[in-house]
Amino acid sequence: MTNEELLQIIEQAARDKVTTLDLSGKGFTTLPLEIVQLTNLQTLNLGSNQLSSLPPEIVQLTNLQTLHLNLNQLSSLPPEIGQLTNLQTLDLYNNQLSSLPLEIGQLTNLQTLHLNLNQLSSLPPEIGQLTNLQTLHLYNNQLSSLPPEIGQLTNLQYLYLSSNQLSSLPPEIAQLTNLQYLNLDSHQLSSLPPEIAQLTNLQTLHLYNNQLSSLPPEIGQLTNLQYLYLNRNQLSSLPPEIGQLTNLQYLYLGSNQLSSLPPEFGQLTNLQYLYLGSNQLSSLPPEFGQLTNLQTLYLGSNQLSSLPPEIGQLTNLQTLDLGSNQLSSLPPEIGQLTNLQTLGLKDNPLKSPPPEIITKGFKAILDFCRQQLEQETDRLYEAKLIIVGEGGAGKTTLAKKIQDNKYTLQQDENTTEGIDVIQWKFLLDNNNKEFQVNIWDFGGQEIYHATHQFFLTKRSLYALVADTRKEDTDFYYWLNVVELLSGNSPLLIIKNEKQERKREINERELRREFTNFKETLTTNLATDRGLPEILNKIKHYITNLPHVGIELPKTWVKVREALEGDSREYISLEEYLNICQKHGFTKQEDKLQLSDYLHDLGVCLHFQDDDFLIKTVILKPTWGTDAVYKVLDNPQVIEKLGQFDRNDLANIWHEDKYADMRPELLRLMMKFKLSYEIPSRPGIYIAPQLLSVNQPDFNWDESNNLILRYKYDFMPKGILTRFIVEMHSDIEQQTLVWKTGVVLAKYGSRAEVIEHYNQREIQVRVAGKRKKELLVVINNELEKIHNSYERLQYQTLVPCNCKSCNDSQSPHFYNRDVLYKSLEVLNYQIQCQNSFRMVDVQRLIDDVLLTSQKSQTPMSQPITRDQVFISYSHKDKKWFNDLKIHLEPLIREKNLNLWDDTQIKPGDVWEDEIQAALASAKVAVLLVSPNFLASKFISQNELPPLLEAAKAEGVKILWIPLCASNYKVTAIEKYQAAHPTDSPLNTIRGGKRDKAWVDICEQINKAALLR
Ligand SMILES: Nc1nc2c(ncn2[C@@H]2O[C@H](COP(=O)(O)OP(=O)(O)O)[C@@H](O)[C@H]2O)c(=O)[nH]1
Ligand SMILES: [Mg+2]
Repeated sequence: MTNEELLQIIEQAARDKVTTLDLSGKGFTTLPLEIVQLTNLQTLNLGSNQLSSLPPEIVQLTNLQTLHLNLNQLSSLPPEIGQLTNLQTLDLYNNQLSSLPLEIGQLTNLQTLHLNLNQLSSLPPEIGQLTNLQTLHLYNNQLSSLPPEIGQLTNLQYLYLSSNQLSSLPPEIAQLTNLQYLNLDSHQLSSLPPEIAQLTNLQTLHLYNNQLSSLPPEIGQLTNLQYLYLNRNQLSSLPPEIGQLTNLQYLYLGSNQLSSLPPEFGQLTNLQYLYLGSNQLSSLPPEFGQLTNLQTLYLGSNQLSSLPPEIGQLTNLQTLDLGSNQLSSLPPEIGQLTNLQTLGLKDNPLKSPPPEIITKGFKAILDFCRQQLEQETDRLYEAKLIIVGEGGAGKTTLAKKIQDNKYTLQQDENTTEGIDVIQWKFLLDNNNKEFQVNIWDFGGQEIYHATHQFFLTKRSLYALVADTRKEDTDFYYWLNVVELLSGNSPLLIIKNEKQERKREINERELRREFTNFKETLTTNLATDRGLPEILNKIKHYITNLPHVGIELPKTWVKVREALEGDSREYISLEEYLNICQKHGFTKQEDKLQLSDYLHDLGVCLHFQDDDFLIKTVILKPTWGTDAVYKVLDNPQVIEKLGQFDRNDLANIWHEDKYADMRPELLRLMMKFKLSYEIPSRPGIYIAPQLLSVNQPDFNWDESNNLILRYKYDFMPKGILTRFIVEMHSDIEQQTLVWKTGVVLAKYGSRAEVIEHYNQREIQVRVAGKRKKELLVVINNELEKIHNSYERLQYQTLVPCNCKSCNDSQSPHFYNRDVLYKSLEVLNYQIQCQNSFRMVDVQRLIDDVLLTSQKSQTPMSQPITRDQVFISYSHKDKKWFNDLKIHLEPLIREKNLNLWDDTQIKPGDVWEDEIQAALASAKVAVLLVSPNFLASKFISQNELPPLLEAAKAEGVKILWIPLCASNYKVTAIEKYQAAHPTDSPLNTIRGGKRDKAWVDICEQINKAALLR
């Protein structure tokens, strides 16, 4: 705006005798003196200009009541300012003021004074004369002390002092008896004066980020406090008097050194939100249970080894974080917290509830705890010993000798078919309980290997038997497959030194490679040498398995014992439910939770996710597996290269125990991914493991192929056969399939997928028009199979697309993860090791992969922005809740991916979580209010990355004016408001407000769905 235009405005205002003039944001550097004509002015806004000084003449505007000078370059004020004695509001925030004139003390009618975001290093004592001040903003200055005269501001209600350098408070502060709000965040306070007790009207006290090592007992007198922020201090204990703060609703005590809480803490019965994360708490007082209004409780990163049962009384809890503690069990009373919505348990050495329950989520945990509470608890002493090793090594002999030490060698021991399970019981040392071991004796046949995934269970003891007379070719295969599938269950190597033939095993190396390997033991099963030692070791390791002897609801133990004693192979679901009922269960969901648990333990088979199989509970898993193996071992099926039909099955499963259950058993084979039905020939099935090893003849067009390779550190058997079963409907003509490969036809394109077991590789090449889409389908399917192994290590190799590699069938390959890493460090080109040309990294990835495998490599994936990030001040929680209610249908129906800080998983480092969420925000919704604008956390941590991403990456910013605020002076002004700024939400009511929310949500939805 030119000077001339400015003068015109002033003249016009003079003619109009205006009382209010807004000259904010006009860009002038000096104030035209003509302004003094406006003697009627009561309100003058000069904010957001370039004023470096204020002409003294301004004092002629003697009627001024409100003067805004914020966001200018003022480095001092003229002493004459003291003559503006009618001023009620003086706004000087965000200038360069390093001191104030003494005359400021004459502004005795001032009610509101903004001095925040300046360079003030001290205040003149005269400030004490402003006895009508109600609100004083001083945050973000350089104040290292306050004058004692501050105590004279007896009408002060709000005092904002955060981010200065106070190391102590003057005792006179105690005279501010009308203070309701006091913010002393981020100072260097090492103690509070006891006089603070006199601020009895305080409702909010901020002391975040100071050096407080203790609180004065007098703090207990601040009985009107509702919000108390004490996080990031050095508090090692709290005075008992804290219990007197009975109106406290929000209490932040995170990141201190508290090692215990006084029993009086229990008197804070109005607390709703309590943050105690990152302290040294080793226990909670039982009185904690009195905090019955608590909704949110953070106890993460402490030393808690147990919780008081009284925690069950906190029935209003919605969020409970217990992450990173030393809890080995949860009190059953947790089951009473029926309003819980999040429960953080990460990083605890929990044994009870058992991990099989924990992984099912907090509902299952609560159910389990509730049952413990209703039923009392009992313990199960039962575990699996799984014996593996090559055929003929002595597994069956060992199993039988363990069971009965008088067992003698059989010259013609039948080769085990499938799996045999035998039982061995012994008495536990120091109590009279009997321990039951189920010994699983595996047949070593290669054909069974593809089924290991289902039977090599976690929480078992493994014994690998090796015949020292033979070069045991499968030795490492067994070590690897047990390592891969057993969830770190302990493994013993048992060398069977037949005819006293010795063989050295490099234990140290094995130990380095296989973390679950415990010991090597030697025996000679012909002479029983070493056998007693083996029995002792087995007893030792098996009784120390983590799940052994943990407390279970009594009904669980009873039902388990009943099922154990049941000689039937399988029972119907109804029969199972009845057995549960008979032993004290009442709820259907509890009964199903138990069978699910037993399934996870490998004790029973109950597939609850299969509408058909759910109707049968298989009590003896080997009944199922034997039936399956009978098909795979059947000479006719073998001769027909894996093809069979219902007639074959009728023959194979002719025995009574199978005859009635053929449909279930067939379904089981499908469930195990061991066979599929040929789509065009209903009733004809293929078991791909038995397919011909010979690759059939077919043509392949080698030009313009997409290629992908998977290279495994250790390759378990059966990945490809599982893949064939999954993809069988796309097999070309249903004929191009063999034991180690398959040709798929889909989308008018062709793919060849071949397993090279000896090279530990699967190779994929795709030709045709829509080859990329087909490759994505294949990649996704393989990754699903890979992910079913918790610890599978492999690389995905992407071919080079440089000119010479493009035409080659042996291009250079890049590790996909290296490509992602390269992008992450902003290295966009990489060198081909064939042609030594530089190649574009993003294109290498884009050529073969869609970014749909986020879950596989979360760290190295480029970030996809797909979230709606909601930023709000916690003081506006009420508004935030309203927004969430209105958004709920969109979240549910349109899969809107919402992120707000209530989403922080308890136990996470919340600052990191927010950063991560910001990084994947697509839309940012800001709930703008004075609280929002004043929030340091938001302005320092949330807004800058969002605004930056808005600029650089097109993140959409939508903001909602909750109430009138100074948003105009902030960067938010530039962005689109999702609601008219002249009628903030708090100015409209009822139906109108609901309508506004609906409009807002529609805008959020649109922005989120935009591609
Ligand atoms: N001489 C001798 N024979 C053994 C020994 N251990 C097992 N055998 C025999 O070796 C054969 C294979 O044993 P078995 O336990 O069936 O091996 P599995 O296939 O691993 O179950 C049987 O005939 C056993 O009697 C041993 O220590 N010395
Ligand atoms: Mg055997």
